[in-house]
Amino acid sequence: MDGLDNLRKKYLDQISTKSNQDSLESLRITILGKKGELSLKMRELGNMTSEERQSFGPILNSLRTDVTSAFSKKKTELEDSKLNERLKNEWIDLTLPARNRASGSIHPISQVTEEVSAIFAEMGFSVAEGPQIESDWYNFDALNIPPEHPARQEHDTFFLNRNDGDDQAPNVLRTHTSPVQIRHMISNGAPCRIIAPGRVYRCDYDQTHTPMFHQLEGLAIGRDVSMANLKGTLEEFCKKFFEVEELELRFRASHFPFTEPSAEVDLRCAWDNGKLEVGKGENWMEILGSGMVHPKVLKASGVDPNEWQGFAFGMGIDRLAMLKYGIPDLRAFFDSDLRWLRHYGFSSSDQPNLHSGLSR
Ligand code: 2NM
Repeated sequence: MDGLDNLRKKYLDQISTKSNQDSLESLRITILGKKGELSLKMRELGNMTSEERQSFGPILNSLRTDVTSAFSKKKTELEDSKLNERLKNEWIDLTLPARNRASGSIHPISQVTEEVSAIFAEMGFSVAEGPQIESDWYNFDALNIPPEHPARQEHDTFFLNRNDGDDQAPNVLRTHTSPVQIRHMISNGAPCRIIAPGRVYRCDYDQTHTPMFHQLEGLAIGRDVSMANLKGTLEEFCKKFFEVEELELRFRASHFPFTEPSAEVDLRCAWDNGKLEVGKGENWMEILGSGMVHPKVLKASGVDPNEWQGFAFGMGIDRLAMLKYGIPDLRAFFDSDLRWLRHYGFSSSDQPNLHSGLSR
């Protein structure tokens, strides 16, 4: 009896001094495992007389119960303190400022395309799109530019390879977005009011030309759409785009194969320390080409020129972006230089609409 009391004290002491789960477990095996000390003692009960067994049995049993529960209590204790230790070390300070995340920005060309589309959308124009690889018929013939026409050479066209033995005229990278408008008229007929923004390609590279650039063309066809409507539309567009109340446009007679009459449009402006000021000053800046759609172009597009007429215009989106946002070098537009993009880019959460002002 006395011996067992000492044993109880020894076991409970050993349990209480364990400081991690592994050493606690190996102690448990030493005492309570199949060949553990206490298990062997229990087995000795078999060799005792029944009186001895009656007095020892319950005592051994209660010893085993106490030791077992001491183990499980200690195990919980160790688990708790381990968890507390982790919680102490792994806490998160939610009041810390968030880490800076690099965010992308909207390219000035995308921004200006959106701005221009918003302005024309308010005047009833919808956006049309088409392929960047075109047949020469859509890119030239339908636009009254026949094969021998000098404009075909002036366009610095990129031609696509043909298969061996194919003697048809090669496909081209579109040199303007006009084919989009031809396709629209063929599919939808008249009347129509569309703009066609997009990439166009010309084999030309210097200070002011890149082999890929962006154009926006417009087309309005109706029974009595006139040159006066063209002027009003372009004036409205320029006021909204350059965010000025008053400005002056100058229509200068010109020539395009696909319009008759044709006009180039200049904007009155001043240059103040290299910054453009629209609507005042003594300078004129050319911003677009335009005219009344040529009857041959209407005919090629399945629109009867005796019933329908309308205007068309075309401008360079890249140049508009340079003018409005004071970007000096065209070629930097396509360098993907992150410093340039961060400087000239726009926030994606600040997209243009006419009611909050166009930008920024
Ligand atoms: C310009 C100038 C003048 C134009 C013509 C057409 C079409 F397809 F309707 F005939 N679209 N765009 C046009 C007219 C383009 O760019 C300087």
